[in-house]
Order: sequence, then structure tokens, then C-alpha cells
Amino acid sequence: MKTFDQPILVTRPYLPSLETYKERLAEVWENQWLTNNGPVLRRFSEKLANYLEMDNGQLSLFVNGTLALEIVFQALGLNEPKDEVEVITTPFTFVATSHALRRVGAVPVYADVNSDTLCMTPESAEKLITEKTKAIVPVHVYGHPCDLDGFEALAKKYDLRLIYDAAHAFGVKVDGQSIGTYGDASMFSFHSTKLFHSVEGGLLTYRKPELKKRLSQLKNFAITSETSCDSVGTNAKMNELSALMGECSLEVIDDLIAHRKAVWETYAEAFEGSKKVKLLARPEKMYGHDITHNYAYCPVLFNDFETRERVYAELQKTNVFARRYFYPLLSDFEPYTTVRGKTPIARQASERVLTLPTYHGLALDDVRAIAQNVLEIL
Ligand code: T4K
Repeated sequence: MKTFDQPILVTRPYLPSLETYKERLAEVWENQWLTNNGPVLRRFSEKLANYLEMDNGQLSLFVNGTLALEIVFQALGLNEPKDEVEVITTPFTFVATSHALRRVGAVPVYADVNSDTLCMTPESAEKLITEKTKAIVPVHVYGHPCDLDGFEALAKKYDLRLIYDAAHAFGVKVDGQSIGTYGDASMFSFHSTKLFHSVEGGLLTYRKPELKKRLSQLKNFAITSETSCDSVGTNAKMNELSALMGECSLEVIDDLIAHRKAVWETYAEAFEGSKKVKLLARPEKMYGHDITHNYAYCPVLFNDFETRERVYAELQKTNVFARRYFYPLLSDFEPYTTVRGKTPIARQASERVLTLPTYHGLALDDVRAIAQNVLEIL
């Protein structure tokens, strides 16, 4: 087995050269404008709209993805009556998805996932709908699209809001269109650990442009004019330095995705035919749609919990720090142990999954060596 000299982490943030970032900073110094809807942020938003082929009036930037979720939940009325609105979501995700719901006073209910994509299914969600259900929050886990048509139909049938946690899905396209065009709204995380980042950051895309004004108010303390504030808002504005980093990342997004695709293919080749480790597939067709993947994560499934734990620990001895995204299930975390809904497939996945290192600077020879280490451990 190869032991690496330097730790190989599950991910590394993309950074432009220091010279480039310093040069770009001059603009901010000249503007003397650091936050509160500054000129760099406004330009970044336009560039994002252009990249996503969406209207800039359907995009809002935030300080992070979690607050973007909280704010859109509030804007869509999931916060009232407090502790009475049920929202169907998945326990197989990062804890922020449920936290954002609880922090606005909504009650999460857990639906089970599809064993291939590990995304929540409309069938499982439908069984949990009650009179209290007001919304569905599926997660495009690892950037895999959910069953978009299935959720659209479900939302329509029961008159529910549909908000996607698309934290992992920046750059994913469905029939050539951004995945952010689906549902009432989608949230993309621009955290440093993501494929695409602005140090910290979050983006909401939404169907109705009327939402933009409300989102802008809510992320700015719900101030509605110089002398009025109409509700309990917060501070969730993205600053100019983050927007600048976002612009730098956007210039290389195609390269970032291309490299992750090469990493994914390298793992796929190494694990092909193995009965002990399975890389989650990235099919070009899903639910009848053409999918352009972003290869944000490289999750593999082992046959059982003990094997996953052994591989996770043994890899660390070779200086490789894979992560158990997403283990434990959210329903095992203290605030969510009493959440309604049974999710045996999600539980199995959580016990068997490991996300392997992938990032722009990871050499393919190193990917082969990591895969070889996994196979030798098995
Ligand atoms: N919904 C979903 C489905 C999400 O996955 C997330 C966030 C959210 C919502 C919320 O979005 P944000 O509010 O975060 O925008 C990380 C991230 O902090 C979190 O953003 C992300 N999901 C989650 C999946 O992963 P940790 O606790 O694993 O981070 P940490 O510090 O252990 O870092 C992971 C690896 O990256 C380590 O090996 C170290 C390395 N790293 C990290 C940072 C920050 C670096 O090399 N450089 C760095 O600057 O949560």
C-alpha cells in the first residue's frame, strides 16, 4: 500500500494565484465598498445568471447556504404557525438541511431514499403527507439529481412548496438547463469545501422573480425602507471579497468539473467489476432526462458497516482522509431522534458509504494509488 507523504484530504478548496486575487482586490479598495449589495456582488450575480442561463431576477446571493435555506423557508411561509408546519425531507444529508427548517420553526419529517442515487423519493414522501404538510425539501445528494418530475407532480397534486437543497449540485444540467430551474427554489452552497466556492456563500435560484425583493429584505434585517422593518429578518449578505473569490472560481468552473470527472472515471475504472466496493453511478440518462453531472463527490458503498469502518480507518494510516458523508443519519442526532418517518434504505447507505478524495489539484496517479489502497484493504 502507498503511504502518502502529505495528508490527502477529502477535498481542497480551489484558490486562484495569490497575485491574481491581490490584483483583483485593488478594485474593492478603490470602491471602498465592502458589503451590502456592492458592485462586485452585483457583477458576480450577473455572471452567475449568464453561466446558469437564468435571469438575474431569479437569483439571490447569501453569506452561506444555510442562511439562504432559512430565508427562503421564511419567504415561502414555512415559519408559521411555529412548530406546526411539517416539511418532508431526507435524513441522508448534511445536518444544515434540517437545522434550517427547525430554526424557522418548521418540523422535518423524514422520507426514505433511492438505493442508487441516495436521493429521497417522491413515493416515500407521498406516504408521509398529512394536513400539516406544507412543503417538500429533497436534496440532490452529491450532485445526483432527484426525481424532478416525480416531485413536481407531487407538489402540484397536494399544493406543496418544493424547495431543493442543491448545495452539491452547482453546474449540474438537466436537458441542457441548470438544475436550479426546477421547483419553487433551489439552494447552492458556495462553501470552500464545494466544487465551486466563494469562501463562504450560498445562492438561491427561484421560479418567481417576485421573490427577489423579499429575499433581499430578509437577508438585510427585513428592513423595508430607511424608517421601516416589517418582520424578524437577519443578516445574510455576501460580502465583496467573497464575491471576488466567486468570480475567480467561475472563470475556471469548466476545468474544475472536467478534473473531477477525470478523478471519478479513474476511481470507476479501478473499482470496475469489484464485488466489494461500488462507486455510485453517474448515468447520462436519469428519469428520462439527459444529465450533465458535476462529479462533485466520489461516494463508494461497501457491503457492510464493519468493512466501511475498517477501510475508513486503514486509509488514514496511509495518510488518506476520506469522509463518511453522511453518517450518522440526521435521525440519530439529538435534535432529530423523534422525527417521524422510517428510512431503512437511508440507514443502510449511511452505514456503508465513504466519500473518497476528489479536488482540482489531486493527481490521477494519486487517485489510482488511493483506489489500490482501498482494494488492498478489502
Ligand atoms: N445542505 C447540504 C446538503 C450541505 O452539504 C451543506 C454543507 C449545506 C446544506 C449548508 O451549506 P453551507 O452553509 O455550508 O454553505 C463541510 C462543509 O462545512 C459544509 O459546507 C458541507 N455541506 C459539508 C458536506 O462539509 P465538514 O464539517 O465536513 O468540514 P471540514 O472542516 O471537516 O472540511 C472538510 C475537509 O475539507 C477537511 O478534510 C478539510 C478540508 N478543508 C476544509 C476547509 C474549510 C480544506 O482543505 N480547506 C478549507 O478551507 O463540513
